[in-house]
Amino acid sequence: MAYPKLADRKRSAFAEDVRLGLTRTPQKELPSKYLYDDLGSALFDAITVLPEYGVTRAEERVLTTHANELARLVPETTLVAELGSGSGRKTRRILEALSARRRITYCPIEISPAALAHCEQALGDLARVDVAGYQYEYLDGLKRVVEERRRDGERLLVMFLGSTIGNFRRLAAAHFLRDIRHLMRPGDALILGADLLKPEPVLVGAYDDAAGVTAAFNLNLLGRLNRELGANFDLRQFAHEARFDPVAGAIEMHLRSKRDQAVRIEAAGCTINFAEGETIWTEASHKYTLEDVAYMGDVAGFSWTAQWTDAEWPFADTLFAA
Ligand code: AVJ
Repeated sequence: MAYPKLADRKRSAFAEDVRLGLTRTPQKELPSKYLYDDLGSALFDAITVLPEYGVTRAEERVLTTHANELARLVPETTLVAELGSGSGRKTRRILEALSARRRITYCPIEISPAALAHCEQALGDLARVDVAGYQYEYLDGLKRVVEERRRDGERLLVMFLGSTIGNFRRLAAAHFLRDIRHLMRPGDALILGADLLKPEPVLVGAYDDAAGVTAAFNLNLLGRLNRELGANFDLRQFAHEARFDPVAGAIEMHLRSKRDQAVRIEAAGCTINFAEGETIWTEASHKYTLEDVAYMGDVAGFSWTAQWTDAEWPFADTLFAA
């Protein structure tokens, strides 16, 4: 039998993840990375401008205010890799500051082709910045950037912004940072964005906005299963839910079944039964204290260099040295 094409292999990995997640007991779950197809990425872009979701604007303020200082703290860095670039808006000021005196190469690593293209286009006009996008998952992409781009002795800055780290459980987050660290060399730097703990009603509002954009973002995951895996979810029979787990220190998004129902997922070769009120857990967004962030970096083998926060919406960007 011929070896399946890359697109088919990717689809079967997706189907397998879905089958494993939806047959889990007692809690059904789906990996949050699948929220970001082209429509999901567009809906997330809309989330970033919602009045209730302060995360992205807070980080934009932090990075805009401190871009020059950041650039001074990572002298001679000419290779920049960003994990999950999204539309690239927050990154612009940093690239401007870093390229003020020298040419740099910027490699956004992003799984959504549309988001990657958008980012390459949005940042392609900077005078001394060469943009080279990588449509890969984070670690695969970073590995390739290092192998293909890094010249002898060149210094690398890895950016992991927006509190995407929050999607990992705490232990997995430290392991992930350690894997990143292992692809880096002494003299390299990491800038990590982390959303900080804040009162529960503010957090719940940020993940359950009045206009229903986050609900659409969450429900789109079922739409994606319909489109790509031949599933027959009726999106109207599921409701978006955001709840805060004080033990994990995380907001969880769920999709709650409005009634008893069975759903066929053709490409995953399974039929899943849902009881009324049962949920699929689709995402966790962990929230941190400043100490949590420092500790996480430390456990992963980084040294804390500097940290900047936003006063309006508690959020921190931390610079670590490899
Ligand atoms: C892109 C993962 C940082 O967790 O805040 C926003 C995704 N989910 N609203 C987050 C998200 C619901 C976001 N991250």
